[in-house]
Amino acid sequence: MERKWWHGKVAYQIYPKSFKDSNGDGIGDIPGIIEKLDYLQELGIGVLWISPVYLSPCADQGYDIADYYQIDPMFGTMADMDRLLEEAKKRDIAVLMDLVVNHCSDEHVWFQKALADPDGEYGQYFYIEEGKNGNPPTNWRSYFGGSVWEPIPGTDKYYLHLFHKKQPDLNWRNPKLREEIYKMVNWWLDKGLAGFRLDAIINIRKPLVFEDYPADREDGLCDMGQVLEHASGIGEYLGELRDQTFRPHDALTIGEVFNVTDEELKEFIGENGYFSSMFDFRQTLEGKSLLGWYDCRIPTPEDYKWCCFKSQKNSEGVGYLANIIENHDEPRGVSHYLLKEAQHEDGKKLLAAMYFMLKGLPFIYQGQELGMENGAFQSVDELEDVSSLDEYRRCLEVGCDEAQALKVVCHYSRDNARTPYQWSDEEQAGFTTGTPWLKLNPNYRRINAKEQMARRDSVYAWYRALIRLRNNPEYAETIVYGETVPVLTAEKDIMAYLRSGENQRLLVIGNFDGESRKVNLSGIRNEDERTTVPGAVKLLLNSQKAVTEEYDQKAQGREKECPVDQGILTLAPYQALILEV
Ligand code: TEU
Ligand code: CA
Repeated sequence: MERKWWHGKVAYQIYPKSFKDSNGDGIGDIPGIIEKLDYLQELGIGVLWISPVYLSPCADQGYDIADYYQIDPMFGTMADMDRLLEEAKKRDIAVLMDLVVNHCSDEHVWFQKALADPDGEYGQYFYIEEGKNGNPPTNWRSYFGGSVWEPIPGTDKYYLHLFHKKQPDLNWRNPKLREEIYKMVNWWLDKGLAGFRLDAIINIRKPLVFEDYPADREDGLCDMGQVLEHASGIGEYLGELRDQTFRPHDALTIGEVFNVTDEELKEFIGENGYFSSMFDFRQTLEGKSLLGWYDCRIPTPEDYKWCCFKSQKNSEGVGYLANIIENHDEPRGVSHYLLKEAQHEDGKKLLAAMYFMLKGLPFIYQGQELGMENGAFQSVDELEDVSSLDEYRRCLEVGCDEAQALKVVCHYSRDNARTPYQWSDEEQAGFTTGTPWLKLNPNYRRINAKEQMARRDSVYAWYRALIRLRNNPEYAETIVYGETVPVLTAEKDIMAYLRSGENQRLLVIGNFDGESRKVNLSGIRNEDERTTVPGAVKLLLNSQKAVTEEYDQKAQGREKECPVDQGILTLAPYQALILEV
């Protein structure tokens, strides 16, 4: 695989509305991000993805863009954005913005013009179709519920929106629209932006014919994921986008791509792929249901482990994935992948080590490094997210009572990850001097950056240790490029894999069991199936030992601390170890 400057980095996602408020209006902003760049640098972050800050009426928290060339006043000014790019550069942090080009806002001037004259030039920027016998053109269901078609008042026409009705889909079939998009992308890259995260990008290709598909719920509609199975040839658009914009700038691009086949993976992120990388969503999709959140199943630690191993295997030698345990659309990883009884600091550190040491570019979502947990919502009135409100309705529709519906939505709500960042135990968690736009998690008195940074055995200290290890020249080669080899796979609730480099092998092993476990290391097999009896085993990191700087010191005497006796390794409950074997 061709080596790239970003392979060895650690990435961080900021959800600007909830990161740091600089002016007391309760909404995080760009000056707030600038204020915290030192914090990110100290943590060891090299790539920053910032969720949308463009001009937006905020029907979907900025993912509905009214002007791609303007910063929303709620987040600051273009001068602030320029300053952010400059200040990040000084700290060797590459900035990615969110590229939301499947749709824009209904308040974008293109759409305003399209509404005024649906048959005119700008009507062609969107999908505007006539209804069928008084019904919408097709029976497709929006991701946020209801039909994807919204009537245009005073006409028999409808416009298409796969997401919210305030997010009309852009018509990629129109070369003029594509040109406008490329111009905009190049404008940002010329400004010094390192690249983009590509929002919902798989949706830009629709089936060629607008027709009905078999209904999958009583509403008579069909899930968009199923509809898109009938769309082919997305490569035409993505290849053009890459050639006209990303490639000439050598931009770093991370696709938000769900459900690709093995062959497609190569097309997307292989050599010459459309993107530099894409998120691995296998574990986030595990347990999800087409019927709605009420029907979803929370993955077990075994499910989690096998999802990771599958993706690692599929991408080996093909491309470099981006690994996550959460983002702004998902529950907090520690509240989702850990069993209830494992939701404490030991469990959090265990999960951190397991995903972070996988091959790929690790993304940390804001607050993850503190062990932030799902929100503590008491009522559906406290939720802002459009999809949560739709799923709540859905729960009631299928017969849940209000308490059950609230419980389901509280687990899966996108607002779980969107509660304000917990900087300290002071009023409003040090996030704002005003009233936060979304309810803080009251646990900020206990879980916050100030406390986490002051304590040597905190989740934060552990993340820092993991990042230091990744950045340590002695191990970086193996951690960044070594193959992932699952081992001890029959041990239930033990997740273990080798990162196998040219002259070095690391064993990453964690115990999701509430009991201590003994495992036989001589059972570990190489990729070529030769049994390996570990000779010298060197402990690099132990999640249950306070860490700060000790990990980059020489191994002096630490072999002794290694809990291996005659090939038998003893793991305490929820312990994670990283060993050189
Ligand atoms: O998400 C795209 C996506 O596929 C969503 O359907 C996701 O699965 C959904 O949030 C689940 O409820 C992206 C953004 O990450 C998301 O925040 C936006 O709402 C969406 O695109 C529209 O821009
Ligand atoms: Ca603000």
